[in-house]
Amino acid sequence: MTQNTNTNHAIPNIPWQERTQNDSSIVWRHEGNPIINWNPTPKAARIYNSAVLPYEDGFIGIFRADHKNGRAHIHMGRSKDGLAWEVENEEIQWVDEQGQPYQPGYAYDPRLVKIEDAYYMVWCTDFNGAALGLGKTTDFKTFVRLENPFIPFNRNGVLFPRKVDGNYLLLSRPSDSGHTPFGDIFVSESPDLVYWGKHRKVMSKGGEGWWQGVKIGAGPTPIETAEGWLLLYHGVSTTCNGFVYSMGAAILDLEDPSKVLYRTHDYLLTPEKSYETTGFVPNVIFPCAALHDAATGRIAIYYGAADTYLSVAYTKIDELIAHIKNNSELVAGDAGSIR
Ligand code: BMA
Repeated sequence: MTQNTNTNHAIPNIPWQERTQNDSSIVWRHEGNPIINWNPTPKAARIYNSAVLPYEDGFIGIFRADHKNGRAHIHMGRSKDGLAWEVENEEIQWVDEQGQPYQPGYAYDPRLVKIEDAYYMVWCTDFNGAALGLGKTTDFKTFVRLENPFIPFNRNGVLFPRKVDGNYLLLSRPSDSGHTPFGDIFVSESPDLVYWGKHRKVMSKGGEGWWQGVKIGAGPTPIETAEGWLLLYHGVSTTCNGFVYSMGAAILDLEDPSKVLYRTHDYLLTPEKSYETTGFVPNVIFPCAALHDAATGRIAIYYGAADTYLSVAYTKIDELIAHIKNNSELVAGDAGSIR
């Protein structure tokens, strides 16, 4: 078992299925996928790129819900087993730090992390264009928006689950305003979640293969292991029918997460199942959360499928780390570059 450090906890009720016989995949799909289907609430047409954490005696989720007018909002949900969800029909109501209403015009692709005693959410928000929104809750009843970390345009903001060298760390993918045909992963530091700096490039798109040749973006909150930070991410390639989103993984240096130690040469998951290849946007696998049970090494990954469904996949941490190390390809431009 990989030695676990302080941000890992046992999750005895983590969703789990063993891989089926004759399946040698490193990451395998939940047999009951998708776990959330079309029109899950009266207001929501599609719930997909979403984040989940253990909470009380079950799980809490924050869900990207595209409403029936097409606009994206974030809804909260609860589950006993992490698979069957009660999602609220109304979107989360935010206040500013003075307690005044402060709703985002749109909100999508949320990530959720517990740091010390609070839960933080990062999402893509409307700030004169797509940028990162940041908010905090301690009870999932009051949701307080903090300062937006960066000027536009930016997406795929992912906080680390603890400070490193006294600073919070935030991965992000700076971009342009449209459906960006480029993008690499950067990391920034902050002592207070307000002022951000020491920006470093972490990982570049590209490599020998094509699956991550167009752009990449961080996925779930990084998982702390003795080998480094395990980061699942999405990689995008382009075809004559549009973008294809797959999932890969990297291991970042524990002390200096701007350094990539290993990253997967091939994707770990690519659209194959009909709920991944067919939907509102075909051929999308977009991971936003991963639960890790420190007692067993089980990992349950939550990913959006075809911008329509929420799905789950499983892996085991030691097998995944060994696989990444044995099948690694660093890409030109990786590793803590300032320029
Ligand atoms: C990205 C984001 C994701 C979406 C993906 C595929 O740019 O907008 O929310 O899943 O495109 O459409």
